[in-house]
Amino acid sequence: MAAGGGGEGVAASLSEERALFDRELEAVGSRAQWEEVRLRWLGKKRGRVRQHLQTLRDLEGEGRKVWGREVNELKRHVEAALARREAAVKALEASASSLAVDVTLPGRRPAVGALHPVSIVTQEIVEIFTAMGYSVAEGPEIEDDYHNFGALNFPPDHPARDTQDTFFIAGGRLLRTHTSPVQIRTMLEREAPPIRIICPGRVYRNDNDLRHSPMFHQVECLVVDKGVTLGHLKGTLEAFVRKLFRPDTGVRLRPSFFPFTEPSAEVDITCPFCSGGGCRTCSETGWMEILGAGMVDPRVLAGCGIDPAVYSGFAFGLGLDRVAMIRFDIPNIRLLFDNDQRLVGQVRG
Ligand code: 2NM
Repeated sequence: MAAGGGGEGVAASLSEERALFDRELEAVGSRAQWEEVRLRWLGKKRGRVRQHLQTLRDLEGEGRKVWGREVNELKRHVEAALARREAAVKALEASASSLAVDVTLPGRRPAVGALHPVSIVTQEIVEIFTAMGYSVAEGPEIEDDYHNFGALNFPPDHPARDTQDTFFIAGGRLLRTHTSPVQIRTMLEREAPPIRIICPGRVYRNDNDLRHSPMFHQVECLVVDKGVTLGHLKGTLEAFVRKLFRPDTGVRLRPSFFPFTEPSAEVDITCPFCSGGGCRTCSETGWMEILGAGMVDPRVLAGCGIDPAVYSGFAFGLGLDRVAMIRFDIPNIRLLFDNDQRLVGQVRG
């Protein structure tokens, strides 16, 4: 360090000192670094400013005066710059602590997607039937009278054709009231049996109360081949419900009527909650009605170009919403359609 002598040389060397200090202060990013710089420059014993002041002792007269002024100027500059920087470092640390993460806070649970109960049972039923060699068939939700009613042997004055039950739309079309039109379309399209299909989908009926929704979900099953009997139907139903519910589920067929099957049956299963012993859910009967079924009416087969003298078939249908409610113990059909995420999150297939 040039200490002493002529005014010019001294000024030049102190301006280098000042530049050095400025660079060091510029690099300060924390309170600790600020303190280091302060000590190096203003430290009582070793500080560089102190050392410059000490060299004054060896000087006299004008030289001492000039050097004293220069050193004092450096000292004031260092003190003022450190003070300014201290305020900036304090502000920096305050904002850093306000952004700090409290690692003791409970985490936010990420929203994980889950399948709707109706989707779960649909997938399970599709899996059961595809494993038995069936294929999935789908069709339009907007249908016409022929595919939804006429081809299924509904008489022209059947009450289901009334606006009280069916949503009609422009152009003589309607919202399908069951997935049976998919089966009609399949029979019309296929060259010849065998046919083994399962048809899941949305269906619509003009009903809206505590137990009915105007849109609901169905699966229908159709088998057409040579020599298909009611025994095949019952065996298929038993295999199906024993996979969907419990392996010991019992099946009971009660005579019924549908325009498109003859004979027709309503199908009960032993209550999955009490295994048939009787409980509140099955109104103490031990049975629950979940399906409609029958042998496809020869008129329906013939109308689709299938010779009923050669072929026969069975069909059945069930409501998926009801099955989902039974499977997951959901008390009210509204819960399936209110889009409340809490329902979807708690059901596991
Ligand atoms: C049911 C009950 C009984 C059925 C019949 C047909 C078709 F197209 F083959 F005639 N499809 N679905 C059927 C039979 C549907 O649902 C309760």
